[in-house]
Amino acid sequence: MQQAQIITNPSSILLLAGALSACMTGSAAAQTILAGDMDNFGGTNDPGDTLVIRQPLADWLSRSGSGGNNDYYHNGDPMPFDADLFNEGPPDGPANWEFGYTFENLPTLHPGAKVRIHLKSLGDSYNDSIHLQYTGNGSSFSSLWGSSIDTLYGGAWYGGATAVFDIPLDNLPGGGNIIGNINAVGYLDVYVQDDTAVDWIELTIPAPGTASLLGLGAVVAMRRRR
Ligand SMILES: [Ca+2]
Ligand SMILES: [Ca+2]
Ligand SMILES: [Ca+2]
Ligand SMILES: [Ca+2]
Repeated sequence: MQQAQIITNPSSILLLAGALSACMTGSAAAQTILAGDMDNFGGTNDPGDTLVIRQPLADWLSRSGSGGNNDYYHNGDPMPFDADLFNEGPPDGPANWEFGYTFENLPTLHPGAKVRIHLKSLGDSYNDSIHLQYTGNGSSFSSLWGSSIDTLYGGAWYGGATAVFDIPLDNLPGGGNIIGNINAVGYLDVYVQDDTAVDWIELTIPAPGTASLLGLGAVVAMRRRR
């Protein structure tokens, strides 16, 4: 009886594995949503720097009468993207300025979804923190997750230090998974305190099951090599 033909040409194997992976991942492609422009803390009012802030978080950022920095120092305005220079935050420079952003109308997030954020320490940034998913009513603060930036940085967050932080939403630093909550409400809030500048924020959503499907393709390719 005739044996089934076995492909042994390496380039044929690679083509086959690639086609198989592309077929299995199908139309559910990975997505990356960018907020702010990637200009290394350049100008504050570039076309990509539009702020979107959900109303309760916007209300809290501009709160008056209870120690609200934005009301006291910045006419109630939220900190814009890229405010790291004295002339970008008059009259007192970009110090004591609270930042917020909301990713709205989100598609369904899958395991592996993460936030990447490029931050720069300004003056008294050693006591600053970052939070995800504001849960207050506009007059008080609470969130589903928060961390001191010192802890994420692994050292003193001070004096012009910059870093890109990766924050997996299903495996948050210090513990926790907020993907179910984000999918239930359809948005994701980001809040950054108040002597730290924000260059950009990326929300990366992998295609569902991408890692396991690509792994299966690799296994098939290895078997064909024998
Ligand atoms: Ca700037
Ligand atoms: Ca900019
Ligand atoms: Ca501070
Ligand atoms: Ca920027």
